Amino acid sequence: TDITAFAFGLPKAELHLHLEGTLEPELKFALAARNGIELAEKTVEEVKATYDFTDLTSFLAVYYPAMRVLQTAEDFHDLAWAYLQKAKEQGVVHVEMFFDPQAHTSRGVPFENVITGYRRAALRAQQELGVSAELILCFLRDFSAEYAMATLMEALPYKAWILGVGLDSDERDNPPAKFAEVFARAKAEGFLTTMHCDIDQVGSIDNIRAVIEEIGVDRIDHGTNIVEDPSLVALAKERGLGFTTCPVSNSFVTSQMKADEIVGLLHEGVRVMVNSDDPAYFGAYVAENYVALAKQAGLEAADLAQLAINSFEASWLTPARRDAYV
Ligand code: ES4
Ligand code: ZN
Repeated sequence: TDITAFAFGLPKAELHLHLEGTLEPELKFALAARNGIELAEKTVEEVKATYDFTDLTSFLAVYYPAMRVLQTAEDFHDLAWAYLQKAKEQGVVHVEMFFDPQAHTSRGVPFENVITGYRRAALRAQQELGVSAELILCFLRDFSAEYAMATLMEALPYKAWILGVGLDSDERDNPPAKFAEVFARAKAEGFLTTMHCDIDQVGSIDNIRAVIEEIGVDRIDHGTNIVEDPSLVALAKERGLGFTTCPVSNSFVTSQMKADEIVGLLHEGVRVMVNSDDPAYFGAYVAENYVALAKQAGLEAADLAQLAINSFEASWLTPARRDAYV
């Protein structure tokens, strides 16, 4: 079979997608015009020329400043709605979308604008596209634990609209333990939890161990460096812990997709699946990530089907809804 057609047609869940990472240059221009913001780059080509990433730091240095075009609830709606239509074309039937409220509140945009805009797009996706869409609030780990806790408190009135909490941004010198209290409180409030364990981290395996054993997360984002500790792999497998891997993103922030690690874990029976991370910046939405991994690792349709099954099994759908897909 044609692996590309198969990858697109396969019903799948996307579990590692940063809404702010779906800002395409065309929408950036439209929002800038609407909000009276002057941009340094004047053409799509000029914007894309700034996408010169060699590591996470060089990516984040482009990613955060771009967000200044996002101001009103309508802007956040339009961003998420554009992504959700794209996701539908890629065979996504369920998505758990990360958002970074502190990337907005830190520059004076009210939390309410962010959450109400995103929520409206999520509801619209269910109604108009038949795509179920949920939100995961991520704390920025390079800000303080106090600011994360304040953000959690600000989110509580909107608890019904937020499935879980995560942790992203720059992992260096910002280990999981920094946010132990915030995550304990989030769990006590009924949120599910996940954390990024980035592939380029020195001492990554210690962070992965802490995230599993000390924080007690429900899922791990990236986390493929777990292969360094076979006993931890065995534990993750036994617990059915999900790992949201992002092959094309990996190839930008390191120089490799980490295909051997992803496929090794897949064939060992660990619950790994494939996601797009920041598709507007890395140039590949989720089905395109399936194709990229398949081509790199020589995967067959059955492997892609297993990745898609894993995407539902690792999702935070209720058991009844999850079972409808697998
Ligand atoms: C991210 Cl690639 C990556 N790593 C860490 N945090 C992020 N936020 C958005 N993309
Ligand atoms: Zn990510």
